[in-house]
Amino acid sequence: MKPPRLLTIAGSAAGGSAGIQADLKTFQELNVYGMSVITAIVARNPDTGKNVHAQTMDAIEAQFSTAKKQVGFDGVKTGMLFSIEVIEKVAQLLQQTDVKKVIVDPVMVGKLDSKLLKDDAIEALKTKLLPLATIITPNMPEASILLGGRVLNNVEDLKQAAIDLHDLGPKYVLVKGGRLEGPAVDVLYDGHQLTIFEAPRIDTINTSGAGCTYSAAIAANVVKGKSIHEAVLLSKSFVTTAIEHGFTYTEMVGPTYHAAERLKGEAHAITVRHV
Ligand code: PXL
Repeated sequence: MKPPRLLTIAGSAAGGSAGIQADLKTFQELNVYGMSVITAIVARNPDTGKNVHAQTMDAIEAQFSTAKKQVGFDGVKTGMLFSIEVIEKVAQLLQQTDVKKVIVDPVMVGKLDSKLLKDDAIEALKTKLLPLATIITPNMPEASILLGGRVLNNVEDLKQAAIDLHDLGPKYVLVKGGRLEGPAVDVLYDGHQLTIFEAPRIDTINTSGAGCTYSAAIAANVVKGKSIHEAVLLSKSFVTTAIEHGFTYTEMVGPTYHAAERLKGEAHAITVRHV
């Protein structure tokens, strides 16, 4: 059977734990055919201090039309988009394609402090791209910035953030509460009902790329035909297992283990509550 097709439009993270690399590893684990449009290359350059190498609009458009013509796609996931120009280009390409399943991870800052979205591009993200999304998956700092700098301190704040972000136009909002203390609690809002997904907190520093991986797993499960609620549930379990088996390779923050669920045969129990 042919696997469903999923295109990620994101940045290349040279270290292999996040960005395009995390997306494609996750798609493969979940038996989805992965394709990519690279919007920028993130790689540390100790000589110049410059670590984001933006791609041209021509390169972005050429990758998109190659994937579309060579294979076609059942869904699109977006990650690092970097600039107003890229956001406008991606929004235009998505509208021309009329793709129905669009998973937007509003990536802003990397764990190693790379600036993955310019400050002046936040408005374009809100007005041009979020309205096209089936689901958006902000973490707490991203949700806060999208809400004009609102302070988020607890699960009640996350619930209100999810409700308010829904007004920007996505069909579903998942606010990830990984930065709170205690269990890892995420809040999903579908325009009517709030649902809480809770996993145990894993005590580790090896979480590089966890956000990309979670969002990529949601995208993969959505193109496989799962409902959004089920996709979030399966993906939270997938990423929790990947975090649990993450690696320390160097003194820098280590990657999650994308193959963990398959190789260890473990799925994490996730508690789901409708509130
Ligand atoms: O984890 C967020 C992220 C997304 N995309 C790219 C990155 C990172 C973090 O470093 O490099 C390309």
